[in-house]
Amino acid sequence: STELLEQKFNEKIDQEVRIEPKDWMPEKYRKTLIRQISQHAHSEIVGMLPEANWITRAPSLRRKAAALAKVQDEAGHGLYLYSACETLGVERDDLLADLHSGKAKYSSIFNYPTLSWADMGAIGWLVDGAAIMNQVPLCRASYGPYARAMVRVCKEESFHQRQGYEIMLTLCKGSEAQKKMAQDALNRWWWPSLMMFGPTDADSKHTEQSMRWGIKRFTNDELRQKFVDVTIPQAEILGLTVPDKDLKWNEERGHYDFGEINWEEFFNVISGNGPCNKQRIDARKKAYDDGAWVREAANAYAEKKAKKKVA
Ligand code: FAQ
Repeated sequence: STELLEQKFNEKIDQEVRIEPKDWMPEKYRKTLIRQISQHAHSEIVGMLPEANWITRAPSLRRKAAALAKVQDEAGHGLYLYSACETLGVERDDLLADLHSGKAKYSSIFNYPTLSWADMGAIGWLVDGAAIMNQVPLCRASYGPYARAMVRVCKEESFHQRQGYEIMLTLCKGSEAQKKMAQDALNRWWWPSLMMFGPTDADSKHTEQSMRWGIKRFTNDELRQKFVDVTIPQAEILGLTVPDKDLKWNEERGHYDFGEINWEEFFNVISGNGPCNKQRIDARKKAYDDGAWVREAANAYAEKKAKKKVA
């Protein structure tokens, strides 16, 4: 009976036994994973766009090679994640249709523009830094294919984070104008990076259930606090100032206190009205349409091969 299956499933979750694609799982668990993994996959491929903007303008051959490699890694992450999602019985085309129609979300952070070269540094340092903080615990997620995908993704993200920080370090050791550019990038990316962790625990509708199922291992606020705590000393090494007048080390808590996030901005961005939402979705739709001939050719080839086998 379903009750017995559910009991077995819960026992596995409690004993930290991984759930695999062919195992029985509650429909809501499956749906939650599809939502989170597909949102994550979409974030990776939309996340290629803000940085792709700077590949042709990178200041040296070395920087250009690193930027190309990073953006390519993100395409790879998207592909692992779509594959992990497909093990839950969904079609990639349907997931993409939901991205294109605006039904499926992707990370708020990729709806902001990349205005200067320093933004490449700030994205690697802060955005990849936040992504690692969120994704390292996901290597222990209860669903096998997702957890295993995260292991590889995290290794690559740590290279991304370091290349970003090194760009910031180079700018901060450079001319006055370069340091100013780095500070300006930090000013613009700081708050959106904190928003990446999602709404406060009080407002997060999925956290409680996802923690129970071992899909999430920490709450949004816990991860945001960890991120602030590791990032502030890094900003100090750079000699940059985080744009938060309420930021202060709290001896008693052993954590930094920080100011109120502009939640109105966050909800505005995730409902489709951020500075670049339209541009990002238009770019994804165009890439999909421009790739139609490749999909047609691959299908025609597969059909031809199948016919040969029958004959
Ligand atoms: N943006 O109840 P919760 C990367 C939505 S890293 C947009 O707290 P949950 C690497 C949420 O979906 C970025 N929407 O939800 C990279 C839900 O709406 P729904 C991607 C957000 O799922 C770096 C509603 O708000 N990483 O791509 C955001 O328990 C550099 C209520 O929220 C992942 O996706 C947001 N920031 O917790 C690439 C990690 N926050 O679906 C290129 C995996 C929340 O009910 C360059 N995902 N929402 O309509 C997660 O860990 C979780 O899904 C959270 C949200 C923590 C993002």
